[in-house]
Amino acid sequence: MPTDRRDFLGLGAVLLASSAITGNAKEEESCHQNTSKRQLTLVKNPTKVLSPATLITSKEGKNYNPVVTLNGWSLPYEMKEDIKEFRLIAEPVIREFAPGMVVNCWGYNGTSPGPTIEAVEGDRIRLIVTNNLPEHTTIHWHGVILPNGMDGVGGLTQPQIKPGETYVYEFTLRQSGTFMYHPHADEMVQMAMGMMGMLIVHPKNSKLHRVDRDFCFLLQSYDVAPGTYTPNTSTMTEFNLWAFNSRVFPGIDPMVVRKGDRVRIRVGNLTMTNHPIHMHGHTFEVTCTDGGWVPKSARWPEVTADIPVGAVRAFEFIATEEGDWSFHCHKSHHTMGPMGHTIPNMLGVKQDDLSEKISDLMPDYMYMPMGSSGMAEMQDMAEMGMVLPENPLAMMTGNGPFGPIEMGGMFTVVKVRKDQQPGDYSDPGWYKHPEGTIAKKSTV
Ligand SMILES: [Cu+2]
Repeated sequence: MPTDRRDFLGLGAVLLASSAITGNAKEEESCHQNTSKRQLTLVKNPTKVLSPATLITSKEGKNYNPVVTLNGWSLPYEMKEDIKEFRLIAEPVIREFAPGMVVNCWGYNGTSPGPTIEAVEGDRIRLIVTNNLPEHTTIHWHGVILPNGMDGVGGLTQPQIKPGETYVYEFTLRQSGTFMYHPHADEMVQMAMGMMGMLIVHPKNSKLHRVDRDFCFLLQSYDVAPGTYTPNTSTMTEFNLWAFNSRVFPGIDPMVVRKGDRVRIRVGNLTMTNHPIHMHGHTFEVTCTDGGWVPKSARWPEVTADIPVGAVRAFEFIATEEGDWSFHCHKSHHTMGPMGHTIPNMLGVKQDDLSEKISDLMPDYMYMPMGSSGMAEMQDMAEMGMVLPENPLAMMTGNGPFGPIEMGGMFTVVKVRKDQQPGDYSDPGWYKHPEGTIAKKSTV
C-alpha cells in the first residue's frame, strides 16, 4: 500500500486548519485558544473537522473504512518495504477538556489520549516509541496476540524504556478487532495522567463487518481538584472528571450519522470502574470486544452496554430514527463535572432562616442556602455568572435548543439526519422537530 504522506502530522494540520474553518466549526472557536501548538505540514478536508483535535482520515488509497476518533486523530504511517512503520512519542501534553478548562496530561504525539493506530489484519507493523517523559515507560498492546517479548510489560518482557531512549516493537497482526495501548510501567500514575490510545485492526476482507460509520473512543477518569491543572495520580476510586477521550461535555464531539447508516461505536474503558453506556432512540448489539468478533448467533439487543474495567465493547445499530439522541454513561455522577464528595444532603431541608442564624454566629461567613429542592439551581448560579475557581468546569452545563442540558462528563449526542451526505461528519446543528412531535405544556 502506498504511504499516505498527506495525512502526516494530521493533528497539527487540524490545529492550523481550524482557524480557517467557518460554519460548522464556529462553536469550536473558543476551544482553540489553549490548545498546544504543534508544527504541521498539511491541511486536508478541513470542512470535515469537528473539533480542534479531530481529523477524519481520507479513505483514499486504503483498503479499509477508517475510524473516526472522537476529538482525536489517526496516526499516519510510512511503508518501509512491507512494514507499516508508526512513530509514537511519549511526552507531557496540555489537553483542553472543555472550553475554559485545561489539564496537564501525559500522552503521545501531542495529545491525550494518543492517536489511534489503524492497520489491517495480516499487516506487519513496526512501532517506534521514544520516551520524552521524566520517568521510564513501556507500551502494552492490549488484546493483541503477539510474541511474548513484544507485550510491553516493563521488567517482565522487556527492560523499561528510560527517559530519552527509543524502543522498537514489531509484530504481525493475526486478528482483526478493537484493541488499546497503554503503559505497563508505573501504570497508576501514567494512566491517571492520560497515557493511552486505541489500536484498530481492520479485517483483511474489507466486506467483513462492514459499516458506514465507525466511531471510537476511550473512557477515562481524572482527579483534578477545582482551581488546579494537574491530575492527582494517587487517587484510587474517587475521581472527579469522567471523560470520553480526555474531553468532557460540552467539549465532546457529536456523532453525526446519515439516516439509514449502519454505525459502529467502539468504546474502550481504561478507568477504574465500569461504565454502563446508554444510547437513546435505537437498540444496538455488541458485535466486538477486545477478544474478537461476537458470532451473530450470540448477539442480543441492548440499549445499554456495560463496559468493564480494562475492556472494549463495540456495538452496532442502524440509524433508523432521526433526531438528537443522548449518548452517555448511566451512572449519573459520571455525567457531572467536578463536585465535592462530602456535600451534605440538603434535599427537603428547610433553610429559610438558616443564613441569618449562621451569620449571627459567624459574621464574616457568607452561607448560601442551596440544595433544598435539588441541584438544578447550580445551573442557574452558573448562568448568573457565579464566580468560579481558576480553571473552572461547571458541574452541569451545555446549552440545548430548549435551555440548559444540565450534563457534564461522559455525555454527547448522536445526530441522525436524513440529509447528511455520505462521508460528511460536520455538525448539522440541533434537530428541527416536525410540528406536533415535541412534548408540550398541558393547557387542560
Ligand atoms: Cu460511567
